Amino acid sequence: MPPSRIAIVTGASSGIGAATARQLAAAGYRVVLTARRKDRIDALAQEITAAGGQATSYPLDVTDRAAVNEFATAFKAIAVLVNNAGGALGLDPVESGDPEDWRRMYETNVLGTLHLTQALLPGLEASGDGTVVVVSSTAALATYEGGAGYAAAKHGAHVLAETLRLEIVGRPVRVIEIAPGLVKTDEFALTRFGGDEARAAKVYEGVPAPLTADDVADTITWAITRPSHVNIDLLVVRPRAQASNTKLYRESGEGH
Ligand code: 8X3
Repeated sequence: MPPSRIAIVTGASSGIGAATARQLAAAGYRVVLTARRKDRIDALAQEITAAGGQATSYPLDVTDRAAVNEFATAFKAIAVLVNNAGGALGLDPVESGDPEDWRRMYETNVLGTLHLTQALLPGLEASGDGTVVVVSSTAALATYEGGAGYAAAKHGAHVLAETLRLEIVGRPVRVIEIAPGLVKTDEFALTRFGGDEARAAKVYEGVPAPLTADDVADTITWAITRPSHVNIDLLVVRPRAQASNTKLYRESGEGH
């Protein structure tokens, strides 16, 4: 496979990132898994390889600009960059939210995406047919009570994608934004609530069928594998039980 068929996935250690790496490998890409947790991405690379795919791992903190620049030197041409690393911290009102949570969310969701995109844009362009994916959120387009810090960061990622698309039009790189709603993954809610399992479980309580990481990976992979003149600018994907950020159907229970 030519080197231009490389797909780099950030936040590939779990959830949507890991599922996307598996599906892109199954679609024939040589995937490069990045995340902070080396053991996780090493294991996933082995799993993908054992299944007949091509995968390598590279431990990386997307907020570390120097490390990202060093990582990027390994690639002359790449086909796909999936900016998936990020997440939420807290569900506090503006009145009492922790500025440190806001700062960390901005650093991972926005500056992490900026670092990778800046460092890899030359390689994406050199492939003659590159794709940047920004995995944002429905919180990138509208807010909800307690969601301001996360929504502000995801709105930032959305603006980055929209602006980049304007700025590089005419060059051979697509910019795709995928905005998922409620997705039940192993870690998203747990991370948001500092490891509080009971509180994390409440997020999905009574919801008949939240999206899974595979559902979102399927959407990402579909968008990437359209013919290269087709740019899926922005795709919002929610479970059927979620009509808006604040309208979620539950068969029982409560929670955000
Ligand atoms: C995840 C969706 O509703 O937790 O990005 O903001 S939500």
